[in-house]
Amino acid sequence: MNFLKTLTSAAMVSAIALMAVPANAADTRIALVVKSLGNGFFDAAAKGAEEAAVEIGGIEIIYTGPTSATAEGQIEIINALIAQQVDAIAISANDPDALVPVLKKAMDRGIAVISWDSGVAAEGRQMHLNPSDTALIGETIFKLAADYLPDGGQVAILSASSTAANQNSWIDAGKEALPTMFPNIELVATVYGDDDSVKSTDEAKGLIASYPNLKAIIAPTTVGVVAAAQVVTDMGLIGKINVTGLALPSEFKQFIDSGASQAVALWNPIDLGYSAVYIANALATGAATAEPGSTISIGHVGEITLDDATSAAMAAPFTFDASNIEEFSKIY
Ligand code: RAM
Repeated sequence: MNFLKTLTSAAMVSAIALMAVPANAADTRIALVVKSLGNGFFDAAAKGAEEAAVEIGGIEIIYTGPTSATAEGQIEIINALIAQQVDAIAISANDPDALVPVLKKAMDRGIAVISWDSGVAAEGRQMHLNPSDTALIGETIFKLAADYLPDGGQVAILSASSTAANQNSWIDAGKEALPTMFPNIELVATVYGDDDSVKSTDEAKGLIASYPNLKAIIAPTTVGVVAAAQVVTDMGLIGKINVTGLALPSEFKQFIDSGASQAVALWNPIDLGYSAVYIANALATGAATAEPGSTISIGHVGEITLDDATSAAMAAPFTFDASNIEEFSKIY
């Protein structure tokens, strides 16, 4: 009886082992952790991540993120990924500092960690991939407003969450450029919609109520920019308030068509997810190291060289207006 019992449990153990390790198991499991799920920008990045996985081979992508853009939600997810012993974590962080302890824990366990899109402090990751040069993005978002305000005027920013390192760095860079590059533009307020449509809508309405002379809303977030353009449309303010910022052409084309916006900008989010996977894989497999001056291949997108802060930028942003948004809206 005891013998039979032993046999049975041994058979069960091997059955479980077989289930856990399928014949085609990927060599490298890379988790793409995003600010929040349900955001078209991150879905496009996940598409690029899958493209890179197919191209490189032997990679499984785990696309994950919290339902709302909070650091707490991401910490829970990262703890689960550590328990699953993934090979790499590539995170767009909701907070540059709050994620550091759990990401350090991941690195201590031998997991390669990079941040992309929205960074974490240097001690919490091996490198950070910016989509584009930070100063260039900051200047671009104000230029998009200034170009359509020849006489200047009041503008306000509707951002993502107040702790998002990417938006904060673009806003800071833009503010620095204001006095010299756009002296007629007056920034009257910065509010935060947390990459949540409902909160972004409320914040956009609040700006319009508080600043009756507002000429433009700059939303450097693909979620906020759609919410602001919808509010301007619903309130019959097309032609009075120009909505601009960073937008996904597929989600935003309708607002360029209607005139709620004259132009917006963005980099290629598919390429960004693709590049993040190339880098995460290179670090996880030991094919590259993350030191200042290291050069890492990002496949067909090119290569990056890490600066003294072990960060790098992918490519310049594109501007979308009535002349080209149709074409780009079919891609992302
Ligand atoms: C939102 C997110 C993301 C940002 C884009 C432009 O989707 O906040 O982090 O890069 O907008």
